[in-house]
Parts: sequence; C-alpha cells; structure tokens
Amino acid sequence: MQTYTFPDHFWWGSAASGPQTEGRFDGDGKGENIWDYWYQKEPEHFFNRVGPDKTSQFYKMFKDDVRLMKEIGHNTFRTSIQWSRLIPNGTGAVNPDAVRFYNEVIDTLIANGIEPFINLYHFDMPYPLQEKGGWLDPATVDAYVAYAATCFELFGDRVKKWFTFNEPIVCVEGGYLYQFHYPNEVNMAHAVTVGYHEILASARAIQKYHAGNYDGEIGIILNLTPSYPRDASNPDDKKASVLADAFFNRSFLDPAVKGTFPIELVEILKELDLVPESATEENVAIIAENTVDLLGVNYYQPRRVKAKESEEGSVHPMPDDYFDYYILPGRKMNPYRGWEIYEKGIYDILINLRDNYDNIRCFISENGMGVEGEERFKNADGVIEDDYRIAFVKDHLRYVHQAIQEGSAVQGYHMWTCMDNWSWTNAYKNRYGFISVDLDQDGKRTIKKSGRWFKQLADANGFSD
Ligand code: BGP
Repeated sequence: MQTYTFPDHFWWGSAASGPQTEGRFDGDGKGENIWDYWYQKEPEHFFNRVGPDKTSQFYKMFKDDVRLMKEIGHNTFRTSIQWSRLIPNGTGAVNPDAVRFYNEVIDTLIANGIEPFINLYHFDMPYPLQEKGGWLDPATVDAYVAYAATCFELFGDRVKKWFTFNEPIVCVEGGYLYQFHYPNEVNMAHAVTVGYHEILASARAIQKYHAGNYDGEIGIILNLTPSYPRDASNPDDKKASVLADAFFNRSFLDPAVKGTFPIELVEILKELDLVPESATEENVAIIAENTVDLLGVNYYQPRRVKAKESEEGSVHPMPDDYFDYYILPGRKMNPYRGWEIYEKGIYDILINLRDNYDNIRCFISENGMGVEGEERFKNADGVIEDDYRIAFVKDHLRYVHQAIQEGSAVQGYHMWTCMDNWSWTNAYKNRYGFISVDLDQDGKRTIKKSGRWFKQLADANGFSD
C-alpha cells in the first residue's frame, strides 16, 4: 500500500463560474452577456436547446450549496463574478443587487471556512460591449480594467485570491477560430487581436491590483495542453509540437508569467503581417512589468502533434497550418467529451513550470471528467456511484504528488466542478460534479460517491491505495 500525503494547507476544492451556475433571469438587474444573447438568437447552437437561463440556480441556492461544499471537504472554492451582473452595461453604473449578492456569497464561504478564489472573466463578455467589437475594441480593455478595479474595491478586503481570466485562449479559439463561442468567426487577424487585448487587460488589472496594495494575490487561470510529438526523434514532428505549444500554451503562459512572448509565434505573426496594432512599446512594457503572483492550471487533455502532412492550403491562415494532429494508438479516452485522458500530462506541466517558469506558485485549478447519462449509476438510495470519477482524481493526484516530491510549487487541487452545471454549448450533456443536480426536481442536490470520497481525501490531506 502506498500513501500519498500532500503538503500542509493544501487547497482542496472545486471551480465553477458565475454564468454556468447563477441563472440569468433570477438576478435582479443583471445585464445581457454574449451567452444570453446568442442563446436567444440561435438556440440551435446549444445541446438540446438548453441555454444559460437554465443553470443550477446558485443565485438562489448558494447558501445550501456552500453548506454542501463544506460537507464534501472544501477549504477553497473558485467562482467568477459576472461582469454583466455587476455592471449591466459593461461600463457605468454598478448594480447594487449584484454587490449584495457577491458580498453574501463571499461572506458565506468565509463563514464556512472556505476561502473564496474569485475570477473576473469566464468567457462572459457583456453584450453591449460585444456589439462594439468586444475584445477587438481597445476600449474594452479600459472597461475591463475599470470593472476589475471596482471588484477589488468592493471585495478586496475579504478576497485574497484573484484571477484576471479563466482560459483566455478559449475566447480566441471559440469566438474567432473554431466556432464554438459567439461571435463564431474564423478570422486569424481577429483571433490575434482578441488574444493580445486579453493579455493586456490581464496585465493592466494586475498593475491596478498591485498599486492598490491589497492584502492578497492575483493570478490567471490557463488551460495548458502539453504538446507531444508523434516521434520525438523526428525533427519535423518536434518542430510541429514546439509550434503547437507556442500557439496554444506559451502564447498566454509566457506573457502571464514572464512578461514575454514566444519568439516562434512572434516570427510567424510578423511573417503573416498579423502583429496587432495595440502591440505598442508602451503596452509591451506594461505586459513585461505586470506578471502574475500565482498561476491556476486547468488540465484536461494533451495535444498530440505531427509534422504537417495535408497539403490543402487553407483559405485563412490558421494555427493548424503549422502542424497536424495524430491519434496516439491505444490512447485512453473520455468517450463522452471526446478528450484523451493522459494523467501524466499533469506532471509534465508541473515539471515544465518548475524548470522553465521559475517554479511559479501554482495550483491545479480545474481537472475533471464529464460523463453523459450518469443516472444509470444511481443506487437504490438515489446516490450516483461514480467510481470512475474517484479513479480519475486518484490517477491525476498520484502524478501531482510525484511532482511535489520533485520540487513543484503546486499548492492545491480543484476539481471541475462542485455541482453539475450548465456548460456553454454542451449545456447539461456531460455532468462533472461531485454533487448531482436534478433539473426535474427544482435542482435537487445529492452528493455523489465521489463527493463523500473527496471529503475523506481532504480530511486526510491525501489518500492510500
Ligand atoms: C473548461 C471551462 C469550464 C468548463 C470545463 C468543462 O474549459 O473553464 O467552464 O466548462 O472546461 O468543459 P465542457 O463544459 O466544455 O465539457
């Protein structure tokens, strides 16, 4: 039997987001964001046509939900403030009901011994700003910094862990390259500008936070997808893998942690004449000088890459012009989400951060397994026996533990997610929670087997097997 014990004060908890949990129409005075808008305009993009108005109702039920979080061993929990709830038009007046709501959420978490980690942006651009271009418009950067400053002022006395963005690259990929977020475009020039403005907005929010001398830390949450070449001894495969890494990981990781951009990427953008106009000397300096205090790592899947084989020239320039994907023979899959499960990837990320990013203090801010049709695992008491989820967490934690033994500064593990929640275009297709939510019974919550197990894990600060 082996025991895996984690460092003292390890963060055990889960992550969620405002737009995926709160409920759109229940909040007094909430403005519209791109999800609310898109769903009304084109509901066919959403699984079973279920939209962001059908969430797990955290807005009404947060007190019960926090009690359940405590019951399953959370000492930390991350959610996001919805910009469109706090400042309904994106700029201008603050919604007093939102202030009351977020104050109550923060205070309830703290009163239950759960440290709130607050993220400022989880894919949820206020629609009035999107109409003017969203992240394409440099004025959105100013609006975001003003919104961030409002949050620090309102809640910074109690919130000690802030995050500027969750997975900023997903807005780029989803909205401007691969069409799974509004505005659903394919436009590399727009993708680059949007990404740059997010990076700049993050750096400027960090600058604001540090200038305010708050008692806390600020970071960013990135989804890292370690890139593996088909054949590490083949220079073309290796090069393809380095470029995929530059496009999808280092594009945000390097500026966030080091204040620089990957040279490979800069060269490609220069060649394509796609260096964004906003990359002025002044903005480059802001990004260089305002790096994160800590880093959240979301890890779901690796990226398997080989040298470009297909010759069809694309109409638009795309990252995929520089590599092809390949399928690892015998790979382990989450068949519901179509994502490869490769537990060692989490270790590789942490070791990479240790070796190449000055061992930045970090934590696993999301990891999880979305499963379709979980009701079939319900026992006679109505509890979902999700042994697969327990195995999934253990398999990843063994590697996190190994990384710690080897000097990684990883500080915690957050699962996606606490309660089953609404998930962007996939709606309720895949369930991720430690706690099930029955939408046919007013969102009735039932702790799954994994939730009970997580409590033991957190109490023991580790596990044996
Ligand atoms: C992450 C997001 C979450 C969440 C999760 C699961 O990328 O930060 O918001 O949705 O993925 O993915 P999905 O819901 O698409 O299955």
